[in-house]
Amino acid sequence: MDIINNFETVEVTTDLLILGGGMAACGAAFEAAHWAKQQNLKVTLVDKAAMERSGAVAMGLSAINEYLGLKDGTNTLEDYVRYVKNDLMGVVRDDLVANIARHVDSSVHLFEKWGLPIWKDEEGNYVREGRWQIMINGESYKTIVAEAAKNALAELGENGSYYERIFITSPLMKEGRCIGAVGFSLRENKFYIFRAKSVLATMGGAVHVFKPRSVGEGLGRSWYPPFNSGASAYFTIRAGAEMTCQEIRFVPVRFKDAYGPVGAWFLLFKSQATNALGEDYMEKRAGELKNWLPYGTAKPTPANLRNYLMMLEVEEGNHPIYMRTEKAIQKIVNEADDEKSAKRTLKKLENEAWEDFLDMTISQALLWASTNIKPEETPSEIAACEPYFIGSHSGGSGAWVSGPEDLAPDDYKWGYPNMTTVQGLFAAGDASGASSHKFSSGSFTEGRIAAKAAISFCVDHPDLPNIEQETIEKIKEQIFQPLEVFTQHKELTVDPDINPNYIKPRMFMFRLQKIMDEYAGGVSNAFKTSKPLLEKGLEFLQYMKEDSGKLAAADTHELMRCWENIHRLWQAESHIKTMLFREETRWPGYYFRSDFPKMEKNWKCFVNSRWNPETDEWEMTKKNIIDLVDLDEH
Ligand code: SFD
Ligand code: AMP
Repeated sequence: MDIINNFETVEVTTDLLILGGGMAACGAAFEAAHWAKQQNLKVTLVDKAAMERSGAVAMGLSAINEYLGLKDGTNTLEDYVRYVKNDLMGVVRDDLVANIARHVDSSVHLFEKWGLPIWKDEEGNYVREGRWQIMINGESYKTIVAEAAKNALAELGENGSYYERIFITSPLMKEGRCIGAVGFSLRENKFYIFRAKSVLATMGGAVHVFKPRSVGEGLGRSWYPPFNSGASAYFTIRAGAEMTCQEIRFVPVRFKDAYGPVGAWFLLFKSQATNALGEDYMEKRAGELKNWLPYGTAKPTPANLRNYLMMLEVEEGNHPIYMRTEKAIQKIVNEADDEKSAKRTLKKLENEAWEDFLDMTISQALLWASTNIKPEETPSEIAACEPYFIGSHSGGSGAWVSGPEDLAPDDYKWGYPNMTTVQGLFAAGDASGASSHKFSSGSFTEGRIAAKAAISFCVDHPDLPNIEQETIEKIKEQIFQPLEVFTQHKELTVDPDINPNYIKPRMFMFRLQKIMDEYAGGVSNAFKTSKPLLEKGLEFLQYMKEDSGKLAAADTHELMRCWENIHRLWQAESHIKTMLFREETRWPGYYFRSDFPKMEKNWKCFVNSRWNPETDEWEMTKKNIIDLVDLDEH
């Protein structure tokens, strides 16, 4: 392959390798720097983008969704674990949720120290959006956190470094241990080999696996960032790690078309959502919740069930569904003592409503402006988005990781906290599963927990395994193959996007999205699927795997797109396999198995999966849920 010769091979050796530059990675860099300094160890971080604006928090956020306030005694750790467990219909690891929750407040205090403006009330307390959430002026949230992470790495001098705009493709493995990662630069003709004693995967979740609602002119608009494309899942799966909850996708309800957040409306402004007839479907359909006990009648109603009641309205043709912003604002204004304070309250609420979007999802503010929406006068459409794979928000997918020494039951612990089942490979944030509701603050915190453990791993395993030149050359050839395919065949057609010998990544992505949408319960299929549909979908994914060898890239940017879609494809396969294995419907509103329409007692378990690198087969297993905290009686 001639193309390869255009790419210089750069080898970087380090102790801890942090993959990704998002919330979990920043937490990891911050914490690792502290422990690495004591041990004279190296820490290296690699991000596909620029840390200042990379990952889910790129556009900013208007709330921090995990803050317990343990010191002021408002909440207990057990309360939080119960809340998360209810929300996930019983399927979470209590030990992991509690481990993050007990440390999360201190991370939030650090954010404030670093300059993040957090809303305060007249007494100087944080303004709570809801029981677990606090309001922030968070447009620059990521910039502030990334700066702190970079400063921490700088404290290490030569031992601390970060690389931006390097796309990580795959793990480097030796005798079952993860010993690094490979990738390429998006700015220079360079192929990177990162060799490390321990590796932390924090490359976010997976977006655009399913056909999005926003197509054509709107393509690229999504709720979660389109540039998080399944790298964490691919990396851990291909390393041979056991994965968990790969069937739990998250389907958020958002303001329609621009994906603006609903949390502030539901929680802070106490808004209702209604169908087109003005009926509050949560009230109207409360009886349905009894079919999903014990979780159905929990407070708050689990996110998937809130979705489900809304979907039943849509199914009956009672949509559009509206967020009644005008009613919520009016209700608060009506509580004012006199006309003057009513006016002041109205102005304040108008400001807060717009800022909520400007801090987090600017495009929603633009859509409001361009469609003449005045929240104080006009209701706004909301809708269920396409499915996303994220272990940190209200989903659960990711790697199965070892729990904390003092909390985890024996079955959940095999070594260092947050280490996957692969030696030396750790995961945090969206990359680790079964510990939902971490959000930005919890992901940062989990990054800290994982990094501290990964540094201990380096201390206990001081050897830096070597990798044979021959293996490196083979991997390099594989990674750059799409460039070679393009160069070989490009002359055959006038339009470089159409060619009988290859497929461009954009078309490949559309094909994947169509399969997932139609066979795996996407938007077009009203989130419903069944065994025959899933099996058909798997068959098509198999063809896609075969066709992935024909992916073509005209430049390194397109090469990244090729690999993003290979990553998505593996995420898709593991999702279908896991949905197929779980013969029940546990999360209606996220997906519905029409052939198994009920929740079943014998499926109150985790479904774990492992792609076996030796046999190229998937191994599926049930894992017990060990409750450390009981649910409330309701
Ligand atoms: O309103 C590679 N989130 C919210 N969290 C909150 O606390 N409050 C909110 O208000 C939240 N909301 C919200 C949220 C996210 C988004 C997009 C919106 C609204 C519109 C969730 C958090 O943001 C989320 O939980 C964390 O950010 C997750 O952290 P982490 O570290 O797991 O993922 P990341 O931050 O996206 O970072 C990923 C990094 O990986 C890089 N990367 N690097 C190298 N090679 C590759 N191949 C890579 N692929 C990806 C990325 O560049 C990035 O640096 S609300 O909805 O509830
Ligand atoms: P969202 O903007 O939907 O991501 O919500 C932000 C936070 O509020 C998350 O912690 C959600 O779980 C929570 N949330 C959103 N809507 C509701 C609701 N109707 N009831 C309870 N919690 C909610």
